[in-house]
Amino acid sequence: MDNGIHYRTCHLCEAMCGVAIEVSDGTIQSIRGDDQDPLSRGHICPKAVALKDLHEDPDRLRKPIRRTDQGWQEMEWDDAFRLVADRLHKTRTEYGRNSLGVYLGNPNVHNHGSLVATLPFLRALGTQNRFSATSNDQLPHMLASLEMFGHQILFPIPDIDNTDLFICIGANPMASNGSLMTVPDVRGRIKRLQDRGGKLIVIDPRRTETGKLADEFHFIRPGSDALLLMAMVQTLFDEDLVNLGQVERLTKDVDLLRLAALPFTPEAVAGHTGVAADQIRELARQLARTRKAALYTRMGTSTQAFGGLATWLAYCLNILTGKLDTPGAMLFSQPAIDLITLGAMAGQNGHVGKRFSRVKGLPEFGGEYPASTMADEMLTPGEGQIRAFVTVAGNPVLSNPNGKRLEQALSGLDFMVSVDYYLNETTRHADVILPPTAALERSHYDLIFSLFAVRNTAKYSDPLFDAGPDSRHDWQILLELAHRLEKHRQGGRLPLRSELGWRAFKQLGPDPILDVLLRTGPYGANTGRLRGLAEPAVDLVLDLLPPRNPLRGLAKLSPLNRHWQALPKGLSIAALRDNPNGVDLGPLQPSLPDRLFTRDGMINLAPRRYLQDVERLHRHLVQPVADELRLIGRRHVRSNNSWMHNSHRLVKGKDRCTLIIHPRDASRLGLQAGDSAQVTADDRQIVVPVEITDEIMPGVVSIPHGWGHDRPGTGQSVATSHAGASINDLLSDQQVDPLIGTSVLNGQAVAVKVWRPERHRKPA
Ligand SMILES: Nc1nc2c(c(=O)[nH]1)N[C@H]1C(S)=C(S)[C@@H](COP(=O)(O)OP(=O)(O)OC[C@H]3O[C@@H](n4cnc5c(=O)[nH]c(N)nc54)[C@H](O)[C@@H]3O)O[C@H]1N2
Ligand SMILES: Nc1nc2c(c(=O)[nH]1)N[C@H]1C(S)=C(S)[C@@H](COP(=O)(O)OP(=O)(O)OC[C@H]3O[C@@H](n4cnc5c(=O)[nH]c(N)nc54)[C@H](O)[C@@H]3O)O[C@H]1N2
Ligand code: SF4
Ligand SMILES: [Mo]
Repeated sequence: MDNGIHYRTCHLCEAMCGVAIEVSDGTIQSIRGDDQDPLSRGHICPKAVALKDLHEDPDRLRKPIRRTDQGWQEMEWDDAFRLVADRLHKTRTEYGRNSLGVYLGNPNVHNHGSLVATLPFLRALGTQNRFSATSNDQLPHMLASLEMFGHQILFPIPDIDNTDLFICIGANPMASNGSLMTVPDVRGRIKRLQDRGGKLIVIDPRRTETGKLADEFHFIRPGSDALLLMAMVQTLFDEDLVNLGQVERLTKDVDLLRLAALPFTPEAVAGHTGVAADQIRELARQLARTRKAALYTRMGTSTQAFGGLATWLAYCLNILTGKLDTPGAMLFSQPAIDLITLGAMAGQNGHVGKRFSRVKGLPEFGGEYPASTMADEMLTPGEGQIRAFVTVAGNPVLSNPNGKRLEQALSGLDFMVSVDYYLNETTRHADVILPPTAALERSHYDLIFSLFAVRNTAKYSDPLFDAGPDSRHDWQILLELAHRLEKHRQGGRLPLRSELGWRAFKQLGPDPILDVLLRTGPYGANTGRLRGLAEPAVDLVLDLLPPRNPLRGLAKLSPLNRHWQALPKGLSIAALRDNPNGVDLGPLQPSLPDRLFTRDGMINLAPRRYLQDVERLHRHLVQPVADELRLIGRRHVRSNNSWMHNSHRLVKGKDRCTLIIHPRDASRLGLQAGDSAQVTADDRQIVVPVEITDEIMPGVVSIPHGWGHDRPGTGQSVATSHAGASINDLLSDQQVDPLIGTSVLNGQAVAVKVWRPERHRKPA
């Protein structure tokens, strides 16, 4: 890399901030926000500087390592690939394809190379035992999008820059920087909303950093959102406030929803939710009466016992009040690489319940089983038991409920390989670790988060640093393993054509694929010119296509932006290279009915799956409110899931892995500031310092996730000295939302008592 400023997108969280990285003499001198980035406009958070720390981290693995009796030993790439492919193949041959298991972690979705190579890799593994972070995260949103709009990643995005009312439930974008809502500088965006006379309402069991900015804030008892939202639906019908607006003719089964909501009056749910009946009514009225409004829910409402219903109801509320597909409300994005339409063209809209997991009978979604049942599938003998396991960019020992049990399962495997550049709580169980290049050594294009952004933009960055010959990108590792596994499966040799295909793929890598997708996408070359046809001929072809053919959508969307059409190739990698700060493709815009992917072209307001689950909600409603402490999570702006605690700059200062508890509960339990608490559930327990504050609702306690770095045999020196404890050592993997198998990460019952170190310490 030459000296100078390099522009790229920070890949650490979903916010896609533009960064300007100044390099001289081969080292990073500074990292600033890029004022010219059309989405983030100069914003960054404190984690951006960790891009440097990660790059320079001496603990980051550079070469494959293998476990031996003498400890970890480095090995050459070719030997490592051979060993891994041989061992996976051996297990598969002996025990069948489902004896292999695979877990894909969160950083994969921030890495276009991994995304492109994952498809052939999963095909080559051939196992049905696939898992990912999805079922600890956004699975309820994917289910609702599939059931209602016909496509698993067609998420409605809040048009926060143009709305007058933003209702934020179970999300803390001030700490998380948004999720399924890529929203850099949310503080500035909220301020502008309030400056134009708009209003922010936050509903959360903790008065969070976002809650503190709110014009109106409500505590809600964990796990009760579906009741609150159902009562809002009931109010809309009861007070004749339903008005579907522009989606009226596209929406079906409104009456089924009305009937389902009947028993859930605000009075009936108030006790359970902790929100007074008149306040619930007022929430529904404000949403209905504000023309530009958006109701948004996230982690706190998805990863809980009724997360499926709550997410569906949030979508319903937006639709019932005319807040879908209109500026200032909820809109679908129109990104430069439209994976949604491309997926639909390939018949990949998503599916659910085609198979059920072996041990617990939980439904697959998009070919994956819920991660909470991973340990079951490893520990339970029988055909299809997982005996060899692959993790790619995941740390499920810390991120999956009941991490201790998962560790027990991992240590009993015949073989495990991790594609990861840290020796951490999960990868320490591997036999081989294959470390990819660092993020700044690869190119970047945000395939996924461009789909969820509050504004349409596109940006491509070349690698900042040379990776060097003795390194491999994630995509290279996955493709190499896939190729070798495929060869093994076919008896050692592939037909010439297929072999040439693999070689071409390995030679080209993911970027030429990006380029083709850009150029054929909505901002690409003019459709007519692209196909060598004159415009009228394209129109003719369109006339012949059946009305619901997904190709129509693609052709009609293209080109969205006249500016790019003027370029011979439209928006392409070359065009993006000429615009290193990224290009603005404009605000979110209405896109229905073209963007609907349901078979009948209708929005399905009351899918049967949800109506059936309403019975469970009703059973819950008629039970008394249990008098137990409920545990929820939280995020902090200086932390990112489990893997950024090795940056001294991010972990220094006061301990952040604490139990937050209300003064009333603290005094009832005899806890004082400075104490540590022993938190227990069944036979699981952790010890954490307490923080006593009335920012949390009485009856609720909060612990962040991603900590617990005190396990032996890891290789993250800074993280180990700021270990904290893992909330997932406390949470049960037996508690899931039965609708779809999402882990219950929020709202599990726990007991808390004072922990006195002297009682536990041996005399000197
Ligand atoms: N700094 C930082 N940023 C991150 C991450 C990180 O670890 N650190 N992780 C990234 C990832 S992977 C994701 S998925 C996103 C998540 O982004 P968000 O969804 O914004 O995540 P959280 O900050 O955990 O916010 C969840 C909120 O739900 C509340 N909550 C808990 N239980 C309930 C409940 O039952 N009902 C209601 N209404 N609220 C509840 C919690 O108090 C919390 O305020 O953040 C991303 N960004
Ligand atoms: N209790 C509780 N549990 C939670 C959550 C919660 O709110 N509460 N949040 C859940 C959510 S939303 C998520 S997304 C999951 C995240 O869970 P995971 O995805 O399992 O875990 P991460 O902590 O993101 O760990 C990422 C791993 O990838 C590695 N890594 C980082 N970058 C790269 C890369 O470029 N290539 C490769 N190959 N490896 C890389 C890191 O070293 C680390 O081992 O956690 C979930 N778990
Ligand atoms: S909010 Fe922070 S971590 Fe997220 S993309 Fe922006 S700079 Fe990176
Ligand atoms: Mo996540």
